[in-house]
Amino acid sequence: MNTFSLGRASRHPVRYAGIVAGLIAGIGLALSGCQPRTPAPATANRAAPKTNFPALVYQPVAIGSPAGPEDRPMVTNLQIADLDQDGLPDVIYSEARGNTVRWIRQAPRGVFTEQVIARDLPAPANVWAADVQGSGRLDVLVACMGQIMPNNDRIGSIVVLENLDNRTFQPRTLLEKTARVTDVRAANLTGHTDGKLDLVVGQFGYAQGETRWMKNLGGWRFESQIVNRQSGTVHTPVADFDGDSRPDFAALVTQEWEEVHLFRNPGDGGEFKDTLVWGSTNEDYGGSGLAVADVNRDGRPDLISTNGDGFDYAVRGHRPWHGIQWLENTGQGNFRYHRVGDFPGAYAPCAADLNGDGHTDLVAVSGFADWDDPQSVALMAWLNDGRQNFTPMPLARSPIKLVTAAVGDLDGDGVPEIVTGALHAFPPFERLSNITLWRRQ
Ligand SMILES: [Ca+2]
Ligand SMILES: [Ca+2]
Ligand SMILES: [Ca+2]
Ligand SMILES: [Ca+2]
Repeated sequence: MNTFSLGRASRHPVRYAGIVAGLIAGIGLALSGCQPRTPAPATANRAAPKTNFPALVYQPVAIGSPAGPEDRPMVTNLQIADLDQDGLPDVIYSEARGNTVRWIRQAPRGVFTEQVIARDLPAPANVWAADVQGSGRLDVLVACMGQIMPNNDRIGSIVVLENLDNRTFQPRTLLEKTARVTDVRAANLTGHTDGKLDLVVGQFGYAQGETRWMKNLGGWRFESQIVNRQSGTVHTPVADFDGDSRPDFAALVTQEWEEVHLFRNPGDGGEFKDTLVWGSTNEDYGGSGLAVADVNRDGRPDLISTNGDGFDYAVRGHRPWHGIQWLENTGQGNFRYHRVGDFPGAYAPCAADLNGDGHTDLVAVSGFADWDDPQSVALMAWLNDGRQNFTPMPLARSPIKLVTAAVGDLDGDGVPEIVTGALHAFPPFERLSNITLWRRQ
């Protein structure tokens, strides 16, 4: 491992002096030679409080490549998508052990077969299926960091795997020699009428980062507009947050910032306005995930977020303030913060009605619990009583070190499944998994 000096402006220059941070898929990784920031806390959430909800029981099934002691998976991101549009949802994922993107195709229903659809990618951190050019087929956008270890060089790139015939995918580099890219997704930001989609891009960088969007000019050419230059952006979810029918996007900016920004679409091809909608006063907050969901079902898209980045400390691991929250969209681009619950090492906030009562529940995984404690929770749900009071419900304590998840109805029975991916970058190398499908019993 190389060590790096931070070399950047900080709100907290004294505390940050000597702190060395790295990154795996938007995860800061503290290296040797640093002073510890905070002692590791006791584990929270060992047991759920008493609840009126009947317990949810999920059965895990490994899909895709198996995990073995000699092949410790490093899944960085996954998405549920019907990539070949045959009516059966599939799973696509990026992994940083072999630097591939893989497609776990469901065919026939309930049978999952994995194939590698791209190799030799430079540290893929995120995947997103979208029909970028209006071809009628779903391409796969891949955010590439270039290098997982801390690096401020412009080594990031965006690669699209162009879907040629729903079997063959041709890689094309859309952007390169740029600050390390952690998220890319597609949306019609500019009112295309021919099916083309623009791109929204989060770039963690290291000392310098960027958030941008890229106008689709056709022929796989794009024109960039940079909307923010802070470092540490990990996720850039898209939705019409202000209700003017034009898609906007948000950004979770981690590192020392720990902020959520909103970029409203002006609709006239002009500049997206950067608004700070929430910020933590704790520079060790550990922001790890940001996603869109209409939590209270009022028609306005809300934001759900986790903070549990355990890499970003001199002594990596969980912290007592790790957990999950939602930002209620109150209209006109305003949000109200609500803490949902504590969850050490929380990643990958997801929303779905897990128990079928008509209220949107939340799910997250843990990458950084106290894995020496067998009671530490790896997969957690929070059940919504319909008034956004959430009851935590542990779903699983093994496999461990889960950092990415998605929820969707893969088998078509109306009950959502959960899919998780594990990242095994450091000990303990036990309770291993790669991709796990969780079916409700
Ligand atoms: Ca399919
Ligand atoms: Ca809008
Ligand atoms: Ca809402
Ligand atoms: Ca529910």
